[in-house]
Amino acid sequence: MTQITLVQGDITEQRVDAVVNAANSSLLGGGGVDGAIHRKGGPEILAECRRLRASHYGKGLPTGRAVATTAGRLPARWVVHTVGPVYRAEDYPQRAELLASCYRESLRVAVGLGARTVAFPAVSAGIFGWPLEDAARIALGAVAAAGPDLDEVRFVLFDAEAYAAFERVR
Ligand code: AR6
Repeated sequence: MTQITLVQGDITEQRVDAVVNAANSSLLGGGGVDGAIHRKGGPEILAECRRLRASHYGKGLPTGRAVATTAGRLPARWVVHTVGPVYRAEDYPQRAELLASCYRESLRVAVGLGARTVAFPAVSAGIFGWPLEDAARIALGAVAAAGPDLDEVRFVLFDAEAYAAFERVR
């Protein structure tokens, strides 16, 4: 049985096999989790993202999809980059389905690599504007529905407010 855990903290510090990045389609970096992962993980991650863009994703990684790279200098082994939907750019129910797809696809990629432990941030709940509690409900629901064969799926919530939102809907 996969343990689902919630912690308050910084995703770049997690000792897990794979950490998930709340990226954008360009895969070339940004703010929030994405900025922190590239800053702390070092240039190897961006170099691999550039290669992926050139080889597979000329138009960018579509929303709801996921792809893995090295984790560079992070304690994790892999970074799984996923692109959450911008809250106001999509209508319900499409946007909820796209957000759920981020979790499903990230888990599929991580399991495919042989990961046993995976850490997620609250995808789309920062710069992309998703209300925290709704994002938490979709995140937890999607992981439960996927029923991955892992030891642990850890949600790493950056602040007390995000942690509380996940606790409430768990
Ligand atoms: N560890 C864990 N959670 C964090 C960290 C961290 N180090 N830093 C921020 N958060 P966001 P999005 C929380 O904005 O909404 C980037 O520019 C944050 O408080 O990182 O999917 C990308 O390139 C929030 O709860 O991701 C995209 O353009 C959650 O992580 C865009 O932002 C997600 O916030 C993606 O926006």
